[in-house]
Amino acid sequence: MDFSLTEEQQLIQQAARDFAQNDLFPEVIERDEEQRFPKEEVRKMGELGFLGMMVDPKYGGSGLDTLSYVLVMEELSKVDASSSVIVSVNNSLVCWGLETYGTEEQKEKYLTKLSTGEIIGAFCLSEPEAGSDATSQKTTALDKGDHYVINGTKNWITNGSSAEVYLVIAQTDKDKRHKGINALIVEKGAEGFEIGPKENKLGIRGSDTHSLIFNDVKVPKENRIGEDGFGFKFAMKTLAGGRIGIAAQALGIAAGAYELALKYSKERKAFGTEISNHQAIAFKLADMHTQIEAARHLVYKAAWDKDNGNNYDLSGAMAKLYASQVAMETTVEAVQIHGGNGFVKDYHVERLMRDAKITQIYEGTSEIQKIVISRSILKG
Ligand code: COS
Repeated sequence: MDFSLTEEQQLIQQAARDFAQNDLFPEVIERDEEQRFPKEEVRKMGELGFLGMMVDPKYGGSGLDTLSYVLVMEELSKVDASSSVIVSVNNSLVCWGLETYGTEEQKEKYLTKLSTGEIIGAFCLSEPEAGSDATSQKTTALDKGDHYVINGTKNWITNGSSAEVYLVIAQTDKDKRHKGINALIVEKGAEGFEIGPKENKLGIRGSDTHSLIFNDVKVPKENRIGEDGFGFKFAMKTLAGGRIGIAAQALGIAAGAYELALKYSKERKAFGTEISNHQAIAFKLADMHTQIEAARHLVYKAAWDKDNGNNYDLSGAMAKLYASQVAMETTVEAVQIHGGNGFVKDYHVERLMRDAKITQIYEGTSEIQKIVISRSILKG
């Protein structure tokens, strides 16, 4: 068993660390307050190859492994989870989905631009009444011969107004339930496709989350991903990998909060000494460090499974379940270690605490992860 990173992985990790410090950190508080999308930062991440990390270079990607992607997600998330979710959705859900299941034409037309960050994409599964219960799609994509017609509403869509390409999951044949669902590529600007108001969120406020409304939106048949009826499987397969990205985001949020708390505890004095010398604080740091390391092992193992062709439904779900729990607990403790300063925006930990919460909700809540995990272990 080898726990060391390759030289290439270390270089990529360092590049992400530098980018996070130099480019994401300076205005991260303002972006959070103003709910401002990191447009320029996304452009730079595209240049760095962070938006199509695992995509084959022949489609403009970086051709790297999942572990490298996870390392980048971790480093970006230490500083700015609003930016890292954009990276996660574009890489795991949009690029991976298209590269794995798309036609050659779809890859040429869309993937080449998505993987370089020339455009970004969105993944549209959740609905007002179908979040966790994803088979209950109310959005319809009726088959009209050479095209589909989409009607319905999608909710909480990351990159909602910034994306140019949307992968939309919708029901074609209700009687066939999940086997009658399709995944369709919809372009921004399609007639009848409307972007709803932006959500005012607790955390990841720099990312742009919208509902999307489809009113008789025509989509050519060649924009369907996979065979007729493959849409639900497509969503499940794609989300299984997405969960590794979100697990890495949670890990990064936890590690970022821990690093800030560690530094603060060595500077802040109380009762005549640095607070790290008080066991009440030192033990908190010990717990945080141990939990983060355990989460890291689960996340890297899930990435390793994916890179080695193993099934990663279980390891990805466990990584997301645990890392998101650690993100929540660790950020709360980081605020506590900072005391009154922790409650103030300038010290960053309150933002990390707010950002942590979404990792227990999106791309499958913690309860959904437990369904996936329990089903997997019970089937033996
Ligand atoms: N890979 C491939 N196929 C999968 C799969 C996976 N990881 N998980 C489920 N499927 C398939 C099943 O095999 C089944 O197909 P068959 O009937 O051909 O065997 C089909 O999908 C339906 O599965 P199941 O009967 O288990 O569906 P359930 O309604 O019980 O739901 C869960 C399964 C709960 C796992 C699924 O609905 C889910 O993941 N929900 C959360 C969705 C989510 O993450 N939402 C957040 C939106 S993105 S921010």
